[in-house]
Amino acid sequence: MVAGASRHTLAKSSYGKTELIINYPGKLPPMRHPMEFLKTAIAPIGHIDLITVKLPFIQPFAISSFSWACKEALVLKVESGGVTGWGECVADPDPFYAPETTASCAYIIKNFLLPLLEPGMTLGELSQQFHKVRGNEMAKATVENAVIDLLAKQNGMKLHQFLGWPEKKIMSGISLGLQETPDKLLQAIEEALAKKYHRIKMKIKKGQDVDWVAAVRQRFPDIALMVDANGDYTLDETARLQELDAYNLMMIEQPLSYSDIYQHSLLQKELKTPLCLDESIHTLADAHTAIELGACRIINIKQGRVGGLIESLRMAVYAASQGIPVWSGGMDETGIGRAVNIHLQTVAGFSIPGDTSETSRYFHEDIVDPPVVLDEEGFIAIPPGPGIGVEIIEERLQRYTISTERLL
Ligand code: OSB
Ligand code: MG
Repeated sequence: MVAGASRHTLAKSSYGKTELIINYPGKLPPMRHPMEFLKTAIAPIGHIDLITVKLPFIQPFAISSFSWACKEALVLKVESGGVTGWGECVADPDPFYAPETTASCAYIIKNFLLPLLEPGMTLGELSQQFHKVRGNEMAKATVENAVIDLLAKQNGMKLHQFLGWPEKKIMSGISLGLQETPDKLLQAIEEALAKKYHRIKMKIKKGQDVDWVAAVRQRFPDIALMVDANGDYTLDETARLQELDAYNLMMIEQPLSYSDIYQHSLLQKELKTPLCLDESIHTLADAHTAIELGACRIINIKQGRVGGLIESLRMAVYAASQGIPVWSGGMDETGIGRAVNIHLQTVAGFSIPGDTSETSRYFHEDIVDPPVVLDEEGFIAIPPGPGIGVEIIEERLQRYTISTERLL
């Protein structure tokens, strides 16, 4: 059998199984990860509500392709026997970070994903059913997260426990949007360092890159620093990107197109700085392609971008087996999605600080309690309650709700 073919078959065949077997030939021995939680049966659902919330950001968040003034997101509320599970969708109302939107996700959730949910089926079976629907990972993650939160709560477990990973303190990282002036950027970094953030990410775009990084490095020679271009460059700009090699960056995130893997592999050969992929990775198969091609040395796992926690676990375990570190990205989530990102980082392989920062950076008021805060060493604690561990405050949820639809 061709090596490539066997790898792919193995990757696919572990969907829905209770044990994740990563058996990519030629490197390490097979890795087994107990996925006991996939055996949990889903009780009959009483009600499902699809809620759209809109929260103003304290300040707009700008990346190379767009600037957002507020957080608008779908929230799925799944109730069964008096217990409520919550799932936040990471899609924006627009397709300027990723192709999926809140409207496309609502459509896919209502018409194609929820109809696959049958009482009595296991979580693993649901995840397997979801593979009938191609792409639409953000929509899938919304449903999967709500169901997993529900199951964890029904079993009296915290989310990370339910997934099979021990509690730990989570590293923090801040993603600074494009700033108006270098001085404002330096000031934002100063404030982040005072809070003891473990890693600083700055957004770059064409024309706002090398000089800005140089200014930061001059002032802060030793900080853990990385840049994210959100796909603003082409291979023609390789020389420009090579200039970044002089600044000891942890990584350059997604320099080339949101849909490219191959050209990143060509670029990585020309750079000393590790590349990290974000937008281009939607599945374990994408991660496999990227790692085998040498398109990146680090992967950003956003659970919402890759179809949810199950695919995130598979990806993290596989990347670890290949010596590729991963970290958790963020999508400026409300406290619901932010809590999921925190639990995810208990999984082995999340060895680099992610984009998990304090709630107070984004919102004057969030829809959950408690907010995310950093301790004196810059770490984040796992939220205290069962499931995702945060409590949704109904009164605030209602205040920020712009539409709501009962689906069941
Ligand atoms: O590329 O990681 C990104 C926010 C919106 C869209 C894309 C990205 C981001 C962030 C913010 O970097 C991460 C966060 O603070 O949640
Ligand atoms: Mg990114």
